[in-house]
Amino acid sequence: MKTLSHYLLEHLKGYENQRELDLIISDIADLGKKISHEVQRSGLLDLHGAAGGQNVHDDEVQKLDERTNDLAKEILGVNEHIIGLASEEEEDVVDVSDGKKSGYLAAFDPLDGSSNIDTNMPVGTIFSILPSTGDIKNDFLQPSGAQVAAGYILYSSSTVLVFSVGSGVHEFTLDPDSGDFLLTNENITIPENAGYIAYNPYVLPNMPEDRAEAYRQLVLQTGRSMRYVGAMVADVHRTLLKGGFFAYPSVGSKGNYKGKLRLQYEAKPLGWLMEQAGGKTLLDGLAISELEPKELHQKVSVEMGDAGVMKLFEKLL
Ligand code: FBP
Repeated sequence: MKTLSHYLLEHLKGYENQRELDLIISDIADLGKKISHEVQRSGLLDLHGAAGGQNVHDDEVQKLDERTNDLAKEILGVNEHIIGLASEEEEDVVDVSDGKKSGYLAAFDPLDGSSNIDTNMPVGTIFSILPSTGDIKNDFLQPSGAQVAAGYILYSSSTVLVFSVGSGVHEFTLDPDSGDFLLTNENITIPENAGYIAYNPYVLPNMPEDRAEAYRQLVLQTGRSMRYVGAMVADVHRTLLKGGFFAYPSVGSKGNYKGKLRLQYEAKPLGWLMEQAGGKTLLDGLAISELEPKELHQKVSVEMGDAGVMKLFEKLL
């Protein structure tokens, strides 16, 4: 089986930023190995439970959120091509430019699915890489299409790294024996009109009724079973491989509906991957390419899936 480093050498041939992307993806793979090690031992290393603070989203920060955020800053912060970091666990951007005028930005959710940590359910790390001409704060607000790389690492029965550099979506599985990420699925194409419907039914009474009805009808008219892990990385990974629909709509009360998932380091990278694999993504009801990012920690409604189910969904709306 082909190792990640071998694959990058071949796959990035001809890219003007070949060396930069190679070093950035390789560092993200190293980060994934380190976090996988911590996640597997989290119960032994007293990394379960709350760390005692809240993040910019008023979420209770878990010990593993904090630990993985530190690891991400440690590894990505010293990458010679990365000049700025943005994280779910950091209120503001972290300038690591060290005087460099241009380079790349890394936005990341160091540990997605925090509510799954203490029960050993799947969790993940999500990343989005953008070019920057030095205006770090504003350059994070580039639209989805500006991403030069994006992906995730899923920590579950095995650890997998799934990413795109703009030409297809590829999966690598961590071999616990060699410690290498090995190519297990190249050019993932989402199966159409297959798979599962994934949303938390809790949202139905807390969203606009007409859209809630479209969600109900999607299950009834497709006759498909539901699956919901409660970690976006895991629900999106299954959807990419099996087809289907994943959503987290805006919830709240009449006239005050808000998204939960974060644009820069959850919806934008995973939505881009979904489209790279032949699926479709709506953010705040708009095609992902039309959404103009406005804030670093902006929240959006997310609806994505295979082209067939999205066509039906939009017809139901
Ligand atoms: P974090 O765990 O990174 O805060 O992510 C949010 C998240 O856990 C998503 O991964 C998941 O899709 C969603 O929230 C689950 O929310 P809920 O428990 O309301 O269904």
